[in-house]
Amino acid sequence: MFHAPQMHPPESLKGAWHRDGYVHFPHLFSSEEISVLRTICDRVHQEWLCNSHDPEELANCTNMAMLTDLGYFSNHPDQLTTLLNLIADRRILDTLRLIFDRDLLFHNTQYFVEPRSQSWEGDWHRDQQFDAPDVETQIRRMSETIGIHVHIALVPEDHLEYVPGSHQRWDTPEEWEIRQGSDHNRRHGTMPNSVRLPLNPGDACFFDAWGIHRGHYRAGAPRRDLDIIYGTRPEWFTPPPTCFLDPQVMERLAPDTRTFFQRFIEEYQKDWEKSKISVQ
Ligand SMILES: O=C(O)CCC(=O)C(=O)O
Repeated sequence: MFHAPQMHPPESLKGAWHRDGYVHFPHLFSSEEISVLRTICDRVHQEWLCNSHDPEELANCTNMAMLTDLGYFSNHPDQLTTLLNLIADRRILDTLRLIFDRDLLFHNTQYFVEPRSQSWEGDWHRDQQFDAPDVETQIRRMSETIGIHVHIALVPEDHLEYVPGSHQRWDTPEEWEIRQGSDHNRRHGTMPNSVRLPLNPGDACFFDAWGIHRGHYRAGAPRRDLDIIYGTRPEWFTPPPTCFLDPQVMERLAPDTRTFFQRFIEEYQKDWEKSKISVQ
């Protein structure tokens, strides 16, 4: 049985995805679930800040990654189990399956928080452009792989901006000039046809990472957004194992959750071994 949210019948969900490259699900998670998530994510974020050499500088950083790192949970194993269960939640995985007709892999997590004192507009980008040596590589990555962000809002926010339909096609000359242009000011300037994607607590926004998008980072405008990334294996990046080499972590998971992360481990195990990350 599918647990994907019911507001779209499967065909129109696919249609909306095909047209826009994103889908917004209001109230996908309950206020109780959001409150638990916020406790976990805020605590991890605080630890990340406090463990750094320069917490003041990091406080202006708008996101941290790898929330599932074991180090954050030595005194809170149950919180790790809760977070992993959420990442493998059927409401998310079944929605992805309905859109792509296949199961996707876990990739990584991020937590977006407003900067403490400095505000800026993020650069327009497609995620597959990072470390791509040339345009052909970006285009090939776009056609051969899948990368999906699932933003889960823990407070009201509207910091994400997206160009609908850009996940299906390459840049227009104007988009290209803005996204890759030598003029730094243009890279975070106005993009034709872009839309802001406002979210309320408990809402989830699924969006294609290969479409053109950016964030707005505003000191004083609260943001708490858990971002979970799913996809097919990217040949240009191996996600870190974070907590998944610890057998005790896996033993605590519900069977479906364990099966989901077991696929992630099997996919990347050889790469971790090659880079001498010990696999038990
Ligand atoms: O929501 C945001 O701030 C933008 C996210 C983004 O650009 C990304 O993770 O690639």
